[in-house]
Amino acid sequence: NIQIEDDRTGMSPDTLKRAFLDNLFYIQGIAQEQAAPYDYYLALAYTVRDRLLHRFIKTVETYKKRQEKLVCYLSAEFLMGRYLGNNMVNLGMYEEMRSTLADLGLDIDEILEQEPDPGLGNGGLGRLAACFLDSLASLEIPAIGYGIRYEFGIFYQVIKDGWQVEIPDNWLRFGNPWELPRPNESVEVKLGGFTETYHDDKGNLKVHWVPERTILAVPYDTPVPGYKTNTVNPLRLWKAEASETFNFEAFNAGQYDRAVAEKIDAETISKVLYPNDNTPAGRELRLAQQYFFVSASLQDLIRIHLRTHNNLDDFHEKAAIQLNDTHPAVAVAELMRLLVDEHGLDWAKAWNITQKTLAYTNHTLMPEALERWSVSLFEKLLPRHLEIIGLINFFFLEDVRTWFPENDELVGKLSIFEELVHKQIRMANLACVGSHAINGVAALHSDLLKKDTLREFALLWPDKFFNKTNGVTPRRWILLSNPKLSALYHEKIGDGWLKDLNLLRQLEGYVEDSEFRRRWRDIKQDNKQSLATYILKTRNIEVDVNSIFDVQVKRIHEYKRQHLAVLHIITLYNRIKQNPNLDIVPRTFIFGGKAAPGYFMAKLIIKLINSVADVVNKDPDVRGRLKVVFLPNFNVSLGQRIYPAADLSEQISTAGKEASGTGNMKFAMNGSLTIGTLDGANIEIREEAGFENFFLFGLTAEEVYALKRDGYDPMKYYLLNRELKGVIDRIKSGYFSHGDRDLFQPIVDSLLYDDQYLLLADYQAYIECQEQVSKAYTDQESWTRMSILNALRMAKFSSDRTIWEYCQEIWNVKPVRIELND
Ligand code: DL6
Repeated sequence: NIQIEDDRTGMSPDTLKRAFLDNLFYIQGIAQEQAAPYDYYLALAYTVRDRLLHRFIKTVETYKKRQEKLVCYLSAEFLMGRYLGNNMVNLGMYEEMRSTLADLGLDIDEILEQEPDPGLGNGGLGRLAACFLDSLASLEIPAIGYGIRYEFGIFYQVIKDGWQVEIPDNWLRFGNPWELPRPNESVEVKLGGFTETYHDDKGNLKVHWVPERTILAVPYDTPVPGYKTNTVNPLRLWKAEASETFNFEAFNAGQYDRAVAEKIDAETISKVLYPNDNTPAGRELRLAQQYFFVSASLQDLIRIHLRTHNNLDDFHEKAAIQLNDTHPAVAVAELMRLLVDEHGLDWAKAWNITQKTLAYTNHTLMPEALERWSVSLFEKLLPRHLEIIGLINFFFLEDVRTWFPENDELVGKLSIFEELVHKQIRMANLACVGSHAINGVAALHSDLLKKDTLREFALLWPDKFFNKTNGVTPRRWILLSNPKLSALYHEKIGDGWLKDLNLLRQLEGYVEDSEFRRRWRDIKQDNKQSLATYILKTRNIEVDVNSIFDVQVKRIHEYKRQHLAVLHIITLYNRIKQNPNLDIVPRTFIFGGKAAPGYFMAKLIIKLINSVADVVNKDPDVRGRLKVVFLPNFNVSLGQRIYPAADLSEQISTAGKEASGTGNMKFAMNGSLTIGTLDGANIEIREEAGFENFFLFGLTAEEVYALKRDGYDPMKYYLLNRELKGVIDRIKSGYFSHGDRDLFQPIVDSLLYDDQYLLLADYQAYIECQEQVSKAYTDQESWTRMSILNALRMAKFSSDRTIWEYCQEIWNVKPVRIELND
């Protein structure tokens, strides 16, 4: 009995082959003989997309029918990474497709490399949002991600003469097969103007916002499939367009510039991502971006709700809205505006709904990174919201004054407004007041939020505070990145671990199996070899695959202390220069990461790394025992190459500064050992891996605080530690800058006279800890045991665990199974 599969949904090898060739011919319009790799990419992408779409449509239909509570993840950034490989993995068709393509003489890896890596995020915060979407769909949670469809994502980084140069990332240039434009679901977003009052037909005083301009928000949906579920949730990104594409009056009057000016102006809003990580942008356009996507998303949600409900009274029972940092915090005021001004609810009812719907995640402890907007800017751009925030603050502080009479200091700290010369709105305070739940992203971070950054709110509302330690998706960060390791797991326990990472613990017994350890080492060695090949090809540097691959990849920031790793490299270099025959364990230091274009010190640190690399890599005394490599344009796909190849993961931020970190989790899942401080999620990684399987050094957050309080003098460390002095003097002397003593002076000065991030205080402990690392590496059997245990014990850091906790404790939502044949 012959079964004929639908070409767009069938999964058998024959159908997949036919569908692929069909798409190549009819969508790309090209014969196989003429096709370029990018044509193959698109043909494959459409083949996969077809298989997503019926699941997607079924998912949306089921949500509509069942009307269960929906999670809405509001985020200015979604750093999704390439879609094609991940979508095939989640649909369970990766291996079939690989062999189907091989039959056609095509290499799947080459095709996957054709896809642009959509960089719609800066780093950890945006990537976390992407891992969360993967877990939401994998756990069958009704959810929608809302954000901005930036035309230009994070810049493309090239290195010229050791310096970072930024190139615009025109990721949409060749089209994007994954997105579905929905122009008929566009909404209008207002900006500027003024407000006026009027009486409604019942005689109530109402406010009317007369905007200066109106922009059209056009949604583009990207289907996000769960791993081996039928759930495919939407990621809805908004593009800004002019409500009128063309001003005909102006055109007819011959004013051609004015005829298109409005269009250009409107489109600017979703033009480009601000390339700042952990620093607020403080620009008018940025506030316009934030309001733009928040307003469009909330209007969309209300519209969805009203399709099946008569009113908004139980909106909070049908939607849980998560604010990813303060970037969408204007949602507090916008939801109030929509409920009160546009839908006629009274203030108290609207406030109850708002607070019950919204929840806020804080992602930073750096005080300077907390967003504040000037009141005058708000007045100009969002006059009605300024009034609403004023009222929210008035009612809130009235309560505070009754709970804590005559405590002006407390009132001053809790107030949403900061009364400086230029009055400002504290977005974190607005988010706290308007949310029913507030959380940090690792245990230490959540603790420090309560003790310090949001102390007064924690005193006021202890029950509102939660910790939700971050996690990452094992589908992208193990299965897709490290196919060889995944095959080993598969052979031993099947594929259940991809849904329940705890299952890997069953493999712990193999730690004492020498054959298993040999295979583990072989996999790491293969991964190191692939990275070495990539380094040779892209940087023309030959590296020794038997050396320790010592890796630090993340945004460049002084608090993350890439320059502490540089001090270590120079220490080893100086030792070799003193004694060229020194017995030293070979190391390859690999760095990657972008600096914010306006962050001078971060850019100088990149230059320092490259300058040290130039000297060290070429010095004959070193004899190749040390190599330093800076890999340009670190992004999601480069991460997928790097994490599986690392021996040592550098997580060396000043304690109390890194909220969580998520790269630390990806390294450990791939069997790297960590050298790290007691900061962010490192603390929990060490607890899970076992203290004996983690290289710990440095001051604790409390010690950092005490040292600063008691007067920290970095110069003392410099003068008392000869080796440290030798390292700093080497930089000062111009040795790494062709004799130019000025080039790195800002770094030297900041270390000697300021050293906010306590590099000099932690230097000795770091160097000694690195000596332990080198020693441990010489015992390969014991190193492998530690590596295995790290990888097998990382279940806590699956984003499935994180998302499940949010579902249970913050969102109060449950899974909805999607049946395809209903
Ligand atoms: O929570 C995700 C990620 C953390 O892992 C990092 O530790 C933290 O630095 C990062 N925070 C930000 C904050 N701000 N901005 N923009 O990116 O969040």
